[in-house]
Amino acid sequence: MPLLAVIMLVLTGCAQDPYLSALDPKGPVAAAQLSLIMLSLYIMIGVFAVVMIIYVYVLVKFRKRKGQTGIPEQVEGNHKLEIIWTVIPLILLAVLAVPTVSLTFDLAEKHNSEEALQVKVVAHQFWWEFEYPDLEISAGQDLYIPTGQKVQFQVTSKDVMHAFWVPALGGKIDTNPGMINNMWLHADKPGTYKGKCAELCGPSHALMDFKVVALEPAEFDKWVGNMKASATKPAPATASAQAGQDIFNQSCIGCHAVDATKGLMVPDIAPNLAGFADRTVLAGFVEHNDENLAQWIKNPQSLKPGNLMPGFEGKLNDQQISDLVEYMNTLTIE
Ligand code: HEC
Ligand SMILES: [Cu+2]
Repeated sequence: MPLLAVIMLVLTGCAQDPYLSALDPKGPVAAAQLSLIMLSLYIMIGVFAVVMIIYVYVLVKFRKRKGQTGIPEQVEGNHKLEIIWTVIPLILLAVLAVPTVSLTFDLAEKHNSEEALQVKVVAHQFWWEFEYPDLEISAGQDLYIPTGQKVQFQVTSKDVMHAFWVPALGGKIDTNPGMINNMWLHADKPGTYKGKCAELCGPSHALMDFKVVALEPAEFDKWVGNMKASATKPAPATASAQAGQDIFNQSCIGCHAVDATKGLMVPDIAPNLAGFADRTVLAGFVEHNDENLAQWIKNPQSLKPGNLMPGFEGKLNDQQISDLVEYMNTLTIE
């Protein structure tokens, strides 16, 4: 009973955030995976109930009675029973195996560009890179996908093992360095679903979050156009944002692109900042405001331990940081 209570608590904990819950599927892959979970859960509950009923029955029926002396009759071996308790689990395993194997093969199927939008996922310590080879754009941190269409992911890693997981849509799959794994997902409705790294990968593993933004196809096409337009963005209007751009071009551009059409086919060193001003979180999880952005530029380690961005505290003065922040706020694609 205490164990069941703990399981219930844990499961309700998951369901509190509907966009981070495998129990509240938002697409056919997650729905099929949930039905497998439920099938095995029902089988387990059935087995548990039958075993418990037999257990209690035996306890009561063969208990020591008043006036009983000596040991009860001893029996050894029973062919009929042994066959029954071998065959029943075999049947249950078969009931589990058939849908599991068929779904596994279905999910492992690779869809080409005609059937599905292709997205290459590169996991980094501790952020995500998303490339759209057919659309010729690349995005950092936020994954945009169209609704009502399959999205075929090719996932890999730049450094250590991570795992790509979007509970409400399905998954997960390991991202391994030097190797490409395949998975597809499908979102039914527009919405923002949360994603996580699901493989312990270093000190900020738990902060390696990302967002999946599912848009209606027309909205998605608009987003693609806006991302492409980041290549020809006019210079910022205000003097301090211009000063910030100069600092950026000196200190930051070596790692960060601000143009979504750059850096295709090679893993980026740092997140592409095209559309950065539109992101509601910074570095995947910190609330995006000027104060936190300044803090991030000065000392990123204070927010996300072990991440690979150097701090600029002492190298840039407060004026320069505030110019940089002003410039970063112009990196919108909307
Ligand atoms: C040596 C490479 C390097 C340099 C130089 C660098 N960064 Fe970074 N930056 C990174 C890495 C790596 C990350 C990702 C950290 C993480 O989330 O794990 C990052 C993340 C960021 C983020 C968060 C991005 C997001 O999508 O939320 C911002 C903002 C940022 N850097 C701004 C700057 C600015 C401004 C400068 C120049 C003053 C700069 N960076 C210089 C490597 C670099
Ligand atoms: Cu990770």
